[in-house]
This record gives sequence, structure tokens and C-alpha cells, in this order.
Amino acid sequence: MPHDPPFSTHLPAEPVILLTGFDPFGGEQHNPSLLIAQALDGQRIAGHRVVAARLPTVFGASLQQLQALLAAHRPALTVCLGQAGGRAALSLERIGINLNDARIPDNRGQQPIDTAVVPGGPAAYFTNLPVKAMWRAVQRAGVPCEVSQTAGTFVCNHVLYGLMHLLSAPGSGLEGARGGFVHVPWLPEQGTPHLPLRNMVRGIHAALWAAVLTPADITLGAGATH
Ligand code: PCA
Repeated sequence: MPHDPPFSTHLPAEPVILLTGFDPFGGEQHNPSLLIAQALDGQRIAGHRVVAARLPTVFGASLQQLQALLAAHRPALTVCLGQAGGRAALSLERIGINLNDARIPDNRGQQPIDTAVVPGGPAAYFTNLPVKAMWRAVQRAGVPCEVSQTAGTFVCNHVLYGLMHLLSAPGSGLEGARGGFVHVPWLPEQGTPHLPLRNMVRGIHAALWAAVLTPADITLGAGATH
């Protein structure tokens, strides 16, 4: 006679942290954002499970892919990662603006100039991640970090703005979900300044812990913001 399983098979699903990285772009071989996301795939963080995913470095298609991921996973927390060559620290982005203004073509050859991410949408969205608490956690993990006031005007800003727009849409079913964006430096083989992959993985891991455990941001003295 079959026995009941010793535990319920109907436990509520673990809340998900969706962690995305981008395809390499601009003729480069690697994108550290994707490698970091893949390194953290499946990790358990404060009762949450990390689901890593890849976004194309393409205007429009990146947001369509993100929208499908949000619908499939209903993440409690979404953190999108992207590469920012020339930056020396993990950059916790505070703002996404309603502007596409591409300096180089995306991976499908599109190069929008002075167009809106969402025509008629608000000028900007703030992330609702606790960037100061995350900054402190990354610093304590020994990884250089800064709070940034601009994610640029290429595909990363497009995704940050689009993410916050999707999360704030009435009836999205994502009420209460939080999201934001972190830019990461080059890998050593890509140029200078750079950080080793393992340090960036450690820093993002610390940032995710802080994000989950800090429902509302903290106030810190000067030092985090550049
Ligand atoms: N960085 C680009 C897009 C993809 C990526 O990794 C950016 O900063 O917009």
C-alpha cells in the first residue's frame, strides 16, 4: 500500500531571485555579467533561489525576454547585470531614464538615437533596491563598489528602465516585487580597470543577501556615491 510522503509535496515554491547577464557585445568575446549570473545560478540566498538568465544585447528583444522571464518566474527580486568597461567598481545603479541613445550598434545592428524606451512613459524610474545597504555589504565583502546615478543610454539603461516600468504596471501581478541593475567592470583579459571574476561573484552574492534582508534602504554617511 502506498505511503504518504513524509512531507507535503505542496510546499509553497521558494521565492526566486532572477539574475540576468548580457551576451557579449561590441565585438568582445566575454561579458562578465553573464559569467557572474551563471556562477550564482541555483544558489540559495536567505530562503530564495537564484535563477540565472541571459539577455540579448539588443534594444527591444532584451525587454521582451525579460518580460517573459518575469511572467515565468514571478521573482521577488530581479537584479540585472551588465558590463561597463572603464568602471573600476561594481556600480549599483539608482536610476533608469526613458532614453535610448546608442553610441555603438547593438547585436542586431540597431542604433537608436534619442528615442524613448517607453513612448509617453515617465522620464525616469528609481530602482527599489536598497542600494546603500547593498553598497555596505559589498564593501564589507572586500569588493570595490559605488552607487551610480547613471546607467548610460545603451541597452543596460533600456533594461533598467523597462524592468521598473514592468514592475510598476498596474495588474502586472508583480506588486511588491523589487528590481534594479548592477554594472560590473571588465575582466582582466578585457582591459583596465578590471576585477577578477571571483571577486565580482563574491560582491554580487553579498549584494543579493543585503537586498533580500533589507526591505527598506538604510541611510549612510557620505562615501557610497560617485
Ligand atoms: N553592457 C551594455 C549593454 C550590455 C552590457 O553588458 C550597457 O552598459 O548598456
